[in-house]
Amino acid sequence: MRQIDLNGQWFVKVIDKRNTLPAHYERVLEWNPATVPGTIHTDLLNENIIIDPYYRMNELHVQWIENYQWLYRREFTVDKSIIDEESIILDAQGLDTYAKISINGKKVGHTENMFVYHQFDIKRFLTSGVNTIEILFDSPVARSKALQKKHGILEVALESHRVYARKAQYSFGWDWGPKLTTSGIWRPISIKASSGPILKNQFVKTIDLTEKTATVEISMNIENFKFPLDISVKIEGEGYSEEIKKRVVSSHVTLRRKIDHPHLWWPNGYGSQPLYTVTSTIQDSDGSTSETSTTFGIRTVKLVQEKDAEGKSFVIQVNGVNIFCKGADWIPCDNFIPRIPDSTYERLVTLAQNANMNMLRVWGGGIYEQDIFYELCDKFGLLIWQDFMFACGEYPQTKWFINSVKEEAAKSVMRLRNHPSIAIWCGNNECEWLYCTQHPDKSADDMKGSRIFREVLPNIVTQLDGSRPYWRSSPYGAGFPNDVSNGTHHEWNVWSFWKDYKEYEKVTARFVSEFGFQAPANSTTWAEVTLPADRHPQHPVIEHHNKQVEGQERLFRFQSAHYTVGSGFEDFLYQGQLVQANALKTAVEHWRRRKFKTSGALFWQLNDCWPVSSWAVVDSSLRPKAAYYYSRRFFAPVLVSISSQENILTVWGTNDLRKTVKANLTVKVISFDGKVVFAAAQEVSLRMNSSEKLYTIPAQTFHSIEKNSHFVSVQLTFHGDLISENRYYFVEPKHMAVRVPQLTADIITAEGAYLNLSIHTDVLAKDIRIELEGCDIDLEDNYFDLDPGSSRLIRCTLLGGASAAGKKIVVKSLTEGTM
Ligand code: BMA
Repeated sequence: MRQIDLNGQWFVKVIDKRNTLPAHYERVLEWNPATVPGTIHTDLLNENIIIDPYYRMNELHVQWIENYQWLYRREFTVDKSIIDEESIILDAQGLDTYAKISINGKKVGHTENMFVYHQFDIKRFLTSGVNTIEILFDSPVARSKALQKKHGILEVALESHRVYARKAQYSFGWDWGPKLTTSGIWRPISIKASSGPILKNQFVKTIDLTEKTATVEISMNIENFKFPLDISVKIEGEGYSEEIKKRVVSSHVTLRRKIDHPHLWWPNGYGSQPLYTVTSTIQDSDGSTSETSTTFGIRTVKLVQEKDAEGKSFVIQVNGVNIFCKGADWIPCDNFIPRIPDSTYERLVTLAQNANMNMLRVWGGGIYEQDIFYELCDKFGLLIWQDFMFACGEYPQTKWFINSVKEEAAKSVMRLRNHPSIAIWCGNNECEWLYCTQHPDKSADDMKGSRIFREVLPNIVTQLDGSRPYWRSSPYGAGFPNDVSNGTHHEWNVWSFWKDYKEYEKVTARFVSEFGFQAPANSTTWAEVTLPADRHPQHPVIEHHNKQVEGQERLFRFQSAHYTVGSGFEDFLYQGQLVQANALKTAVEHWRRRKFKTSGALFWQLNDCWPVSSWAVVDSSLRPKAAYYYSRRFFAPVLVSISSQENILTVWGTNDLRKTVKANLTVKVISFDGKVVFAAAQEVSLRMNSSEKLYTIPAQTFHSIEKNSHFVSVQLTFHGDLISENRYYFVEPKHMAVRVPQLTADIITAEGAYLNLSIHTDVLAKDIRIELEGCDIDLEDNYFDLDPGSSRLIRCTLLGGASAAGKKIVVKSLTEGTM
């Protein structure tokens, strides 16, 4: 196989047939340099033709771009020896979206689906020497609106015409994202020439697993072949290597292998993530060869649904072990996907892993993610709940649309199916739920497009994968799609319907694949996209960066329930983040206590695509919010938590480990200045992979104490080492009589980018936030409480190659305005 790389520099210009271009943009009528892979927005930005759409309210000034046609062009040289190859293919991994491709002025083909790769036979279009390729992108908005006009308006949340375009739905605007409807060559493009056989679509799956042996099945297709063919299949893993050689007599090869004592792939927290590789090579009688290599993990995954007193369970089982799925929903990390560096994926997946997550849900309004994302999830043990790319609406059910969906689903399943991280395929995000909410008298099957989710997609998943479950939608279940008694649930009464987070404790859903609370981005991130004068919680620029209807209003409503609200921007950020953190904590601890009556808690959402107040716990500049640090604690494998019902406090132990945990439990009631008014200790044993009550605090303990100046502290320790700790406060922070603590923060050791800090407080210090002036840092923990008279050592890594020398530590805690 020989290749001509067509990535890199191209040229782009606008096609403006009706002369409607807005003033001052005449430069786009001429050829301007463009980068492939890329988008029209980033090309114009790189040439300083437009200003950064993320800055202040600039988004509004670039809306014209989506209404035009954009012509991309480049030249490339083809060698005579390439022209002589039997097959010459233009391999476009992703075109966004309505593209007409021509080479040397002749039409090669056209595309209408951003999610699939396209391959065109271009042998007859090429000449030896210099050739020209042009790709004309039609306006995605004009096209989807024209389709909507022809076929009718469907019931869709947000921009209704979007459902007609097989294009990332969030690019039409979302309740956390700007409306920046891109066009462009968004994935790599090349020419591939060959004359011999081609090995394709290698798939490895674990079809049987016993205690000592795994049976794996390896299959692949061969194209462009002449018999006889010889194949060699080499399987390699840690301490394992085997080569199978055989003669092939068909264009489809399937073989099975038993691997003794396999190293199993486990989700994060349940074991390690060993990966194997299969490399297959074929050779035909002319001596031409083709090779393909696949990484895979040995593991099984099953969805277990059993009838019980509450309805029907929904448990994901890996290698026969019930997994409580802990994690978050994932959206694209930018509106301009091609510019996302691998390091962003690495940072986010690492943050997820460090937060003890074991599952991410790739949400259906974004994209089938880039390969790097799945590779990282394989490596770090993040299970993937993979939606197909449909969200919040009815979808067309016409023949051309279904055909496009079939191709998209087949190609996506084939691209992704070798990743052990992918645990479940899911038809869409919230389509059935939305429809049935609006039509209580109808069934989900009446929804336009329902055939896609109940028939087309599951059939493709069975045919082309067959090793993972398929679920029709998130949320979905028997009866009402968002029912709590079975299936999956999205909990949006809290937050979206203005209910505060205590209400989470009433939710008895079986698997919660979405719930969330908004919080503003971090201060440094706001500083990157605003002017100092903008930084007020109610400034139009700040409000513009909250895309939910009444989103900003809710931030105030919930903050005022828990904290003293002023107009200071910094307090608004700090307290706003704490509200989100406590909301997620309340929900997750409750659902983990219900393990496995509830068996999944994925919060909305891990990441952002631009600087915004949203449900994300890591902002678009990859800075964690308070809730991120809380999530590390509330997702910890062993968790002690406190539930309060009718004045009775119950201490629970949740153990996700596959072994019993013996520990010492201490329970104390302490005044904010350090007087212990109640103390108890006992040995406890937490059964493996379960959750149970450990201790009930007698109600009389609280009778005589001042509720606004005491708290309950619980700790699980083993031989003096802390396993997990938690605190319970009787009143909201705004009513607490917290004294301003004397906080000291000292650098104990500093070596290059690593610091050890020691934090000490005299009285209770709530939500201590540590920052290093002018520098992004990774902290072992942040936004934590410190008991009166105690100290804590915190490890800290300076990011971006910064050095610790001369850096000032800034420590804040929740005291101002609470006395
Ligand atoms: C969910 C998601 C998204 C949305 C989020 C916040 O329901 O599926 O559509 O962004 O809520 O409203």
